[in-house]
Amino acid sequence: MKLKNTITLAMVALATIMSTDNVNAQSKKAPASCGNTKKTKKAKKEIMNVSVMRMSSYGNPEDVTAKAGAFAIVPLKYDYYAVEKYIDEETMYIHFSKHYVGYLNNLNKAVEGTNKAGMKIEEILRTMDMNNATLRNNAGGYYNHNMYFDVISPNGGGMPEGALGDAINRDFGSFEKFKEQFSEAGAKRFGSGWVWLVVNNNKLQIVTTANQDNPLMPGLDVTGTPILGMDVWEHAYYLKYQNKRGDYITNFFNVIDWNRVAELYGQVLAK
Ligand code: MN3
Repeated sequence: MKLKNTITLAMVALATIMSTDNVNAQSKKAPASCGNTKKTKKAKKEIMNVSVMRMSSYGNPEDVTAKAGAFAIVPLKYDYYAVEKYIDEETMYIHFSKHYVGYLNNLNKAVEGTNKAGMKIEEILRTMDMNNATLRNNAGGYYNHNMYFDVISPNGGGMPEGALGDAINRDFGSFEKFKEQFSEAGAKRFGSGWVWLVVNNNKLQIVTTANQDNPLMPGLDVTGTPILGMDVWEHAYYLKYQNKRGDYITNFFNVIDWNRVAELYGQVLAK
């Protein structure tokens, strides 16, 4: 027993010496470690600066993938945070990478092995069997979101000029009146749906559709070729705006890319 105790004591003593040595070693290294701390602080500052330059925790829209199929992702032309003053980053991330890609994947699944796989999306909408709920929802969801993300820009806002500006004045009286009517249509669209600026018989009109319906689809009470689409589904605004759809709509006007809408208007007139 005595021997065992002695050995134990010796081991404790040795361990104490070693740990003291460690402390000494550490304290001797103190100046170097101070230098390291300085370096760490500098590195932290650099990381913080980088984060100001936006290392988004939501990743890069270019990295989003969909399942292979007849239709593909139309790439987002800006970062998720690009319009965050008006539409927050998390909403844009979920909207694009989850909702939009979900519609796309389901569309591809629905058209796989059918003659629809070789059609343009507009043709699918125009010839839609409105009883085919899966195709109706997902073809609509794909087209509608392509347009939505396309007509948003971090350099958006203001009002259209040229032929589109003239046509808005002609058909609505003024841009302010157009804005008022478009916003009111969005507020009044019950439940989930869309507000559209369409060209119908060379005239501009504001129409709304429910769910993922689109004015190109047959048998609806509205018709025309969309040149601007505003998503009023809650998933488009709820994280930032909650129940205040009106505020989302007001701010949507700050991100509308009128140059792009004018291009789409020109394309419709040229047909
Ligand atoms: Mn949506």
